Amino acid sequence: MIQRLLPFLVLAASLAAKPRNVVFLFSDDHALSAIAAYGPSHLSGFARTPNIDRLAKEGMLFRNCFVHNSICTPSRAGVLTGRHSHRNGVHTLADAIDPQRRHLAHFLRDAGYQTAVFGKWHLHTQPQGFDAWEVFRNQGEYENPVYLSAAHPNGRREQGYSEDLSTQKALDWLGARDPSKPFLLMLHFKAPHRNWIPATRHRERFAGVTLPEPPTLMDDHQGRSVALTRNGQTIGKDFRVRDDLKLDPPDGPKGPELRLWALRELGKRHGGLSEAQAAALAEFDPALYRRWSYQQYAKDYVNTAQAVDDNVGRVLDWLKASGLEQDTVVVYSSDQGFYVGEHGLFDKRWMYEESQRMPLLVRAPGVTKPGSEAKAFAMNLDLAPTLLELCGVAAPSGEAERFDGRSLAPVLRGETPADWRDLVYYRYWEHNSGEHPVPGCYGIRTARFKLIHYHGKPLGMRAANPRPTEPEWELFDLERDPREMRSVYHDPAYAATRDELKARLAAERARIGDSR
Ligand code: SGN
Ligand code: CA
Repeated sequence: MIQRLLPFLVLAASLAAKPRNVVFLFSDDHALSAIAAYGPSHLSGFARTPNIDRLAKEGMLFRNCFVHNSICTPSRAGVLTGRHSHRNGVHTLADAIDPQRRHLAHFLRDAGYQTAVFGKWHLHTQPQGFDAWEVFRNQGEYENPVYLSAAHPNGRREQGYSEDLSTQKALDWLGARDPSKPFLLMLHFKAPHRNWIPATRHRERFAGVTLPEPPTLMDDHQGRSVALTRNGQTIGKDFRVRDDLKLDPPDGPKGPELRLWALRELGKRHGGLSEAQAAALAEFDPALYRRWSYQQYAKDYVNTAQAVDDNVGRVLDWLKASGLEQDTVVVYSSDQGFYVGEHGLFDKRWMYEESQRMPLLVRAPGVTKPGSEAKAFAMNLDLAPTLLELCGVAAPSGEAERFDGRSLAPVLRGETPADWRDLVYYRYWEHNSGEHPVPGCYGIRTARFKLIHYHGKPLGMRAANPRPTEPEWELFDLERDPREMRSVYHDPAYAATRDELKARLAAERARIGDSR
């Protein structure tokens, strides 16, 4: 018996003896469809992520991880605090994290960890809880970005590609740290955020190649909310000719004339048209415009994400070479999912699958079985509690800091508790704000269904158009309609399901105290 237990006792002793380090790798807008380990998808074979895939091979891939609010600043606040937006005060992109609010980095630092964050921060106030920080000003730039730091609080511009620079800062910090103490390193990439500017080394990879389209690229947005038909994130239609489509229009054409000019240019670049064929296109064709714009967008998106994967590889190689691999938990995730053409869209915000989901891969040597997968519902709010438990640090119990998320440690060990959550709550607080109008909404997703309520009011939140919109509901049967192409909310066959889910939504709102 002792013989058989010995390896586990030795492992347990070594884990107990050495506090674990944490490397938290977080990208910006990385869709599951663009991570090979999540495949297959329309981007399979083109979006190659050998380094992120290493984490899947050596750790656990979460099939069902969801964000609580599919937009940058709130998602990041949710990761750090483990709390819903209404409990951490960061509801929208414009909300700053309160510098007094304690979060993951404080909790680990109090337990003796060295802490650092590099890259995108986007929480508006100076990072707190970190011994070292160098973060982009606002969203950051792809090339020659400005970094804010304690030494340069007003920012300093540096030469190079954002992802390579942030990673170098992280590696330099790791190399110079005090090796007698454990560490938390948060490396936050900028890519593949709009406007998708790849590193020079990746720019030409798909020249002359036609990328496969997702099955829902030509979605006409009927059969669901009116809000969806009014979206401002349709591929082609809502792209900027210069920034997004990377075209260089001559002075002169405006409006419809400019669109026809862009269509002809895209036809030459992506549609295989000769100069004469392009010139013969006499009328603007919205379907062709969407399809050719998708080619430009998807190529830039995948190429931009490639720099993330390269740099994930640099960090993993460093951990291996420095002998820290076995003592370090590595997490890869992104602030939310993203549409890479599904439903004809780009961007996020909606509660549909592509943007409600987040990638999540965790390599925790001695905890996760290599090459394992979890189906349990995980959330971004679970990351702080999970990392604290893996590091042997008690979760905060005070009312101001208590987590809404739950530690995934048992799931990582392959033992999902019987009372694990069977639904996830979602809430998007912005209301028709800025360039991508999505009405404020909340809802739940269960294993089979998704119920969404667009409440119709700004509720004091950011709104480009604060006028109320019609309240609406959507209900999807994900088993029959996994692509969410038809709401069955008004279908009498689903009346009982609808009523039951509405009751569950109300109960969940009451449970978490979201009463607005
Ligand atoms: C910018 C982008 C938007 C994007 C928001 C939020 N426009 O405003 O497309 O939705 O950021 O992104 S851009 O032309 O300036 O790139 S987030 O990642 O911060 O949530
Ligand atoms: Ca983002």
